[in-house]
Amino acid sequence: MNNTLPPVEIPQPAPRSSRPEIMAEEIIERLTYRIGKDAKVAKPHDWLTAAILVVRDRIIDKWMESTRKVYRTGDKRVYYLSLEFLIGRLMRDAVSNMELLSEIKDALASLGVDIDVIAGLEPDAALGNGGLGRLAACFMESMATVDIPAYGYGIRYVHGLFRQQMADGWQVELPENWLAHGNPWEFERRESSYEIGFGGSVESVGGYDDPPRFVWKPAERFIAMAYDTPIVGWRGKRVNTLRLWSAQPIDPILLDAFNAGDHIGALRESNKAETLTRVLYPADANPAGQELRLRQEYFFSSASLQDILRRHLQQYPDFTNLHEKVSIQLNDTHPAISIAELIRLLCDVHGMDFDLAWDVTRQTFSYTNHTLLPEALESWPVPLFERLLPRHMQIIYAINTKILLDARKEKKFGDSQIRAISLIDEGGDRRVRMGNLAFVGSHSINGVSALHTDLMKETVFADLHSLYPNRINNKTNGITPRRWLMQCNPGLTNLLREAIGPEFEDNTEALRALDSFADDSAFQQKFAEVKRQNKVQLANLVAGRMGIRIDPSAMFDIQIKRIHEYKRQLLNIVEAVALYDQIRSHPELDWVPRVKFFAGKAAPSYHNAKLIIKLANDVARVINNDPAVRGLLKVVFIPNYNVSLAEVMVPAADLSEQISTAGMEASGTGNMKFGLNGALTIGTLDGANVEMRDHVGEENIVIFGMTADEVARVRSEGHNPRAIIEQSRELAQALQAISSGVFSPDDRSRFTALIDGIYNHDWFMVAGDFDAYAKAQRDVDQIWADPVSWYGKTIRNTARMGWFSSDRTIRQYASEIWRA
Ligand code: B1H
Repeated sequence: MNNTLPPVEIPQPAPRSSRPEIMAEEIIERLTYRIGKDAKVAKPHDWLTAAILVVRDRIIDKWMESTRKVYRTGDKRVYYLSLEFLIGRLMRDAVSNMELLSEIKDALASLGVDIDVIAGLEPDAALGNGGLGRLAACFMESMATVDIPAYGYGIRYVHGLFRQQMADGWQVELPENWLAHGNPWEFERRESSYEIGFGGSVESVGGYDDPPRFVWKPAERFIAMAYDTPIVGWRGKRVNTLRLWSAQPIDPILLDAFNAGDHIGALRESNKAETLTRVLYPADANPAGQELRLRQEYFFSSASLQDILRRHLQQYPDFTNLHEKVSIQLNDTHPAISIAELIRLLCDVHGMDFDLAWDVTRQTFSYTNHTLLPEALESWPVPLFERLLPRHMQIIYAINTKILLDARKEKKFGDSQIRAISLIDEGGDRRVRMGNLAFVGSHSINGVSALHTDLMKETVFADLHSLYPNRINNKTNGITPRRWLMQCNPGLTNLLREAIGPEFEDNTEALRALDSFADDSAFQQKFAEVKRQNKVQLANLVAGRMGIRIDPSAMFDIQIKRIHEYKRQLLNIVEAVALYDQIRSHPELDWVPRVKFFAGKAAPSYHNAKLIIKLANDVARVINNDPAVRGLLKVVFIPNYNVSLAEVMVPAADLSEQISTAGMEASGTGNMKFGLNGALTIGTLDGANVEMRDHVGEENIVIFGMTADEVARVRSEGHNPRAIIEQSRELAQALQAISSGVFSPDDRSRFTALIDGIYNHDWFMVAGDFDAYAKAQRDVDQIWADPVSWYGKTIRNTARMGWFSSDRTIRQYASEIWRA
C-alpha cells in the first residue's frame, strides 16, 4: 500500500441537490438498494435509516472538504480526549445544522412518512453519564461551528448508560442496546487499527556509552479499531470527526485450541477483547476503581495517541514541532495516562530523549478538572498500575523525580506540601494520583466555572498551584444553542426570530435585543403561549408513559440531573412534604398550583441515591392520591432520564431547581439550558449559578442559602443540625413524617437512616439550608402570582443567557489554551 495520489484526475462527485423531490427519490433508492426493502412493506425504522443515509451523503461532501482543508493549510489540530460523549439523537441535529429540515420533511411527507415519528425512533447515543459527557458533545458541535479542525476521541461502548426502569418505585437497571438496529452514522475504519498492550515486562537495552533504551514486552495485546462519526457544525460550515475505538482480538480464534477440540477456549482472546469496550461505567462523579476501567482508559488513550502521531508524521518529518501542530485536551483525569503514553511513544518507539519528550508533552497537553469531591479524584493502587502498565509506572516515577526536585528547589515547601505535590500518595496503600499527573503534564489546567476554579486553587491543587502559579485558569462551561434552543424549542425560536430577527441564530448574545420586549404585554402573551404549548407536550408525554394527568396551567417545577446527595434532590422532596403539610393545614390560603417533576439516574452501587429515588416515588404516591391537595400539588418522577427526555422537559419548565450544596457542583449545565428556554432559576450560589446571576441580574433569579465559604466554615467549626431542626417546626414535622414511615407504610423504617444522616451530621446542609429554601419557594409563588412580573423575569433570562453558548466557551479554549 502506498498513500500517494494516483496520477489520474479523479472526478469529484456532483454536489447533491437539496430539492425535496430529488431527496424523495434518493430515499426510495436507499430503501431499495441499501436496505433491501420495498417501500410497500418498509417499517418506520427502515424509513429512518433511508432518510439518514440521504442526509449523510450531503454531510460527507462537507466532511471531506473539511479534512482536505487542514492538510492544505497546516493549521493546528485540536484533539478532545474523553471517556464520555453523551450525544443523544443525531438526526434532527444533523438535518437542522445542514439547513435541510423543511426539505427533508417535505420529501418524507411526499412519501407518506412523518419525520417526527421516525425521528423519535432513533436511539440515543448515551455514551456518557451526565454533565461531563454532555459537555463533550456540546463542545464537538461548537468546535465544528466555530471552524476548528478538531477530533473527538473516545470509546465505542456497545452498551451505553443503563436504561432505568421503576419496580415499585425502586430503580432497576437494564442493559442499553443502542446498536441493536445498526448505526447508519458510523463508518468502520479497518485501516486505522493499532496494537494496544497490557502487562508483561520492561527490558532495557543499550550499554555503557549510549543512554539505555527501554523496550516494553506486553503479555497481552489487542487491536483498537476506529469508527468515525461526522459532527456537523451550524450551517454545515465545517464537519469534524468523532473517532471511537472498539477492541478486537489479534487472533479471533486460537487455532491450536480449536484444532485440539477446545472450541470454547479457542474464543478466549475474542471474549477478552469484547469485554474491554463493551460497557460504559455508570459512575457519575465517583470513579469505579476497577481494573477494567483502567484498561479502558489506557486502551483509548494509547490508540488515540498512536493515531495522532501517525497523522503528524504524514505532514512533518519528526515530533519536535508536535506542540505547534497539536493540542490535546484531557476531559478530566480519565485519559490522564496519555501523558505517560506520549512520553513512552516519543522515547521508546521514536527515539526522542526524555527531557525533550517531557517538554513537548507538557506543551501539547491541557487538562480540564470537573469536580473537587475528594471521592471523585482518581487514583490507582501502585501494584495494579505496575502489573498492567510497567513501563508507564517507570515513566511516572521519572516525572515525579523531576517535579519533586523543582519543589525542593523552592525553599517554601515543607514536607507536607511535598507530599501533596507527589504523583504518589504514600499515605496508606500507595496510589498513583491521576489529578497530579494530569496537572504536572499539562501547560494549562482549567476549571469549569469561576467559583470552581477559585476553589481548585484553594483546595485540591493548592500546593501544585503554588509551585506552578500560572497554569490554572477558568473556562466557564456552555451549551450548544442549536440543540438546546433551536431544535428543542422551535416555538420559542420562531417567536424570537419574529421579534428580534435572525441574528441570534449565529450569535446568541444578540438575544439581548429581547430585553426591550420583556415588559411588552403583547410579547409576554406570545411568550406565555409558547411555554404553554411546551408544557402541553410534556403533559402528554407523562400521560402517555405514566398514565398521570397533569394540568398545564400549574407551575412546572423541574429538577433533572443525576441523583446525588450533593445535588440535594432530598432538600426538594423534604420541602414538598412540608408544603403538603402546609396546604392541608391551611386549605383556605391562595396556594399556587405546582407540579414537581424529578428525573435522573443513580449509580447502581450508590445506596442513598437509590433510596432518594424510592422516596420521591413514595411521596408522589401519597400526595397524588390525596384529594386534600388535588389541583394544588403533584409530584412526578419520570423514569429513564436521558438527552431526548431533557429536550422535552427543558422547554416546558417554569422553575429550574439548581440547589446543590454551595461549593460542590463544579458548574452545572442544565441550569443554563433552563435559563435560555425562559425558566426562572431557584438556586444556591454554586458553580455557574453565580455567573448566571451576574448575567441575568439578581432580580431575575431566586438565590438562597449558604455560600461556599459559609459551608466550609460551618463544616470546620462544627454544624449542629439537631438544634436547627428543633427551631424549625415545618422542617421537624416533615423529617419526622418521612422518618416514621408516613410515606412508607409497608416498611416504616425504610427512610429512617437516610433522615438520621440529616440529624447527625447533615454533611450536605439539607437542614442548614431548609428555611432559606422554603422561604425562597414562597417568594417564587409570589412572583408567579403576578404574571407580568413572572414573564418580565423569564423573558430577561432568555435575553441574557447568550453568553452561556458553548461557542463562547470554545473560542476561549481556542484563543487562551490551544492557540488554534
Ligand atoms: C462532572 C464528573 C464525573 N464532574 C467521574 N465530574 C466520572 C466524574 O465515571 N466517572 O468516573 C464521571 C463524571 N462529572 C460534572 O461535569 C460536574 O459535576 C458538573 O458540575 C459539570 O457541569 C460537568 C461538566 O463540567
